[in-house]
Amino acid sequence: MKKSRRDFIKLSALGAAAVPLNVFSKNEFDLILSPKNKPIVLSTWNFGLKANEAAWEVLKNNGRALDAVEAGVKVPEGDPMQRTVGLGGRPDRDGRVTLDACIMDELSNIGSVASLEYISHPISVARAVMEKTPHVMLVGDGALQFALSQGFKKESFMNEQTKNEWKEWLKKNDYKPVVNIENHDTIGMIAMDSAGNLSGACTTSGMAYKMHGRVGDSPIIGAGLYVDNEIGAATATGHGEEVIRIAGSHLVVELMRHGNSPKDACKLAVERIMKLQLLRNKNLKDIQVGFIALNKKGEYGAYCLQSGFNYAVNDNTGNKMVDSDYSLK
Ligand code: SD4
Repeated sequence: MKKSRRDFIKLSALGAAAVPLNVFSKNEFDLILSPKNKPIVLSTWNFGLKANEAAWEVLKNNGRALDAVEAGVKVPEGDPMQRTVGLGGRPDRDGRVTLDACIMDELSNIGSVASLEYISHPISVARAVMEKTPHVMLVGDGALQFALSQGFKKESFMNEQTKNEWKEWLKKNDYKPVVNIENHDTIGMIAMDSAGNLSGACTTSGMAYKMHGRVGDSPIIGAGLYVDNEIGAATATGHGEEVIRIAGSHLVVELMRHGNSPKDACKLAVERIMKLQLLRNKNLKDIQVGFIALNKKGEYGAYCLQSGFNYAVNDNTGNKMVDSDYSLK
């Protein structure tokens, strides 16, 4: 039977309505529709506890996850005693403190800065890149120029201990990243707000005594951080080169999309890194990588390569540290 024009219009309208249904898998629907533990925020390492408190102030007042993660990671960024994040961080081998950061919201808006000097809140510069430029990433001098144009102030606060350690390091000049530096390292933070929206932020001074210009995973969307508002969010810490090699945080989110719990997704990503290390004849003991992940139900988990990684979780039951499970037992 020949279809009338009116039938065709009806069918097209139905077809258009059906499209969104077809693009979600059953697991995606389960994640979107099931009851949620929200708001919730989690972040890497011991300093996550204080950072979560700042994020919780935003979340408990029905604020946006994006504002929460920015406020949260600014706490260690602004602390001159933190020697792995912000301007208090250890320098590169030329004695320059270069900072990496990125941010991602529920609409997949992204912003990032890498190798940024003299600015105490790189995460806020990353957010300005996201909101005020047509780009997603600025590096080095360009990032600094942009930050200054946005009213950020030039600062420097390498402390005496950091200076002396660097001078000591120069004597041997041997680049061997230390695993689990002082039990705090990069801060990666992921959160779901009371509207059920996800965002994440990640900020670091990177590996101590790296080559000048070296960029790790932390400012790279998909490596150090990834958010998919239909599925979940993940962030990474540890040896950035290994995280970049597997596009780690994106991989964790995709593994959750395919039905894995947050912890299992992190574990599978760590195992992939391990496999590649072994294939390339590298020693597993020389590196640490850790992931934390959160899904749309507010379920969370973490996994790392070797012991010593922990993370902080704040939900309606309170703020606490959790030790991550690990592979090398
Ligand atoms: C980097 N992932 O620059 C960061 C540093 C870090 O534990 O997290 N170290 O590679």
